[in-house]
Amino acid sequence: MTMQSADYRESGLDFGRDFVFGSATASYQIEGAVREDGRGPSIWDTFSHTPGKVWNGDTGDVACDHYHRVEEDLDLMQQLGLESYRFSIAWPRIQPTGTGPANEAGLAFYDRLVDGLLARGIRPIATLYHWDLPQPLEDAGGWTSRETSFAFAEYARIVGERLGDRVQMWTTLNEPWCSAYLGYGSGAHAPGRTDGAAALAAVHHLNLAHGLAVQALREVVTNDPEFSITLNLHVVRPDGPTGAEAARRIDGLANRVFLDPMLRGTYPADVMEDTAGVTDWSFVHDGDLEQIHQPVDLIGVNYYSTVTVRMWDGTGEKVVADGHKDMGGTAWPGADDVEFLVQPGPYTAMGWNIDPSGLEDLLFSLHEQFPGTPLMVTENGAAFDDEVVDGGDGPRVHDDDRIDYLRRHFTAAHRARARGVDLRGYQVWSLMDNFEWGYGYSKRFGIVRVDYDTLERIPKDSARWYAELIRTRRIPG
Ligand code: IFM
Repeated sequence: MTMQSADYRESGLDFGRDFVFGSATASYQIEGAVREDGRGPSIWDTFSHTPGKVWNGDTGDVACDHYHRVEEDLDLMQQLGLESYRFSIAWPRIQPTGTGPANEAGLAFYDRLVDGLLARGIRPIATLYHWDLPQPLEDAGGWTSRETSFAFAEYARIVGERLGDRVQMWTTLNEPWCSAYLGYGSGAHAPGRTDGAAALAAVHHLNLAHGLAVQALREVVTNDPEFSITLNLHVVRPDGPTGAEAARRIDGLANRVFLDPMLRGTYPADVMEDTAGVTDWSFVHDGDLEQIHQPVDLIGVNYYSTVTVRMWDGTGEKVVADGHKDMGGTAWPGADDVEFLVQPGPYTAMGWNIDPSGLEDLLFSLHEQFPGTPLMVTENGAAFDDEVVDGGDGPRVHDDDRIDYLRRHFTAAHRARARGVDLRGYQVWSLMDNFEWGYGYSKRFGIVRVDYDTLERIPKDSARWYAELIRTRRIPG
């Protein structure tokens, strides 16, 4: 019998040969070159250039300059031994105004990226939408408009026609929860709206966009890829006698409102009831659920931390420690009376609690709810306040806290597998430090440091640790 450590700090656990170890990034967070080769403006260009929206007035104008340094970054991935690379495609590079003909230069960039990955034996995992909506589409209503869902399907078709002979795994949307609730509800993300009804309309149109895009891709790809959705599912822990009711509500808004239509073809009735005072859901048209409910080959899971909830009794100040910036609106329409309690530490530099048991619980729960649908951790990682030191032969970053975070979460993933979960791989967030949305460049998630003055890439100790895990298939000691 093997002893399992209670703190998830294990080493030597073997993931076997088939497990796919990779790393993830997103277009606006790393590419820069926002006005080059015909790229149009996105909602994140507008938002980041609006004073007061992003820490320090940071923007993605230059970011990591990946657009110009793609070859160097590909070499870096190869040096680390990555087996997969999860990147996102910038819609405004492909269709500068969100509709209309394809921009050849934009397609050519991702062509080079995909070819560069394949040439290095790295599996391309392409996300179609990681939040950079073309601004003209937002001007026409953004995700509150169903026209955006149909525009997205057209964009998916264009990308699929070009890359659909080589991309091995497609993800339609990254974290639609963030797009809908932070973009249209709390106002913390672009486009910065604070309207609960708009957020719920966005939920539906993102779901519809997913279903339409899966169909469009299936029609045009010529290889045999996997189709997936990536969700930042919330691990919701109940607190006290009212915890179960609060957890039901938050699980509904955060998880079931995406999982149920996509994987079961229904909207959860309790969520529709809970939100009846916010919207009448008339944006759901006859036939939409059939469009949304498309077979997927895999569910992508992004996991960072947990939340603990209870009902607010109306006295005292309501606690909403849900880990997101307060920009005046709410990320939880219809759940005004739910409190998000301060989580026990330790915490990352984001203030997010570190709880690897949440990952194990989440993976196991999905395995039970959707038996037969494989899973992949499409993001997991941590921001810490790294320091650069002189390592004698060059700069070094001794990010032991990040290694510890990764060790504990890889242990959680291994435990889930040992319990029968069909977990196919793990994409560490992130390959390199990058533009962390409303936090600008103040939060560093990379296993590779980016010096934002020189744009030099410096592999951190966590990158070396990860390279050893990939090489040996075992969590290093
Ligand atoms: O940086 C983000 C990423 O874009 C989406 N998932 C969470 C990460 C950390 O906040």
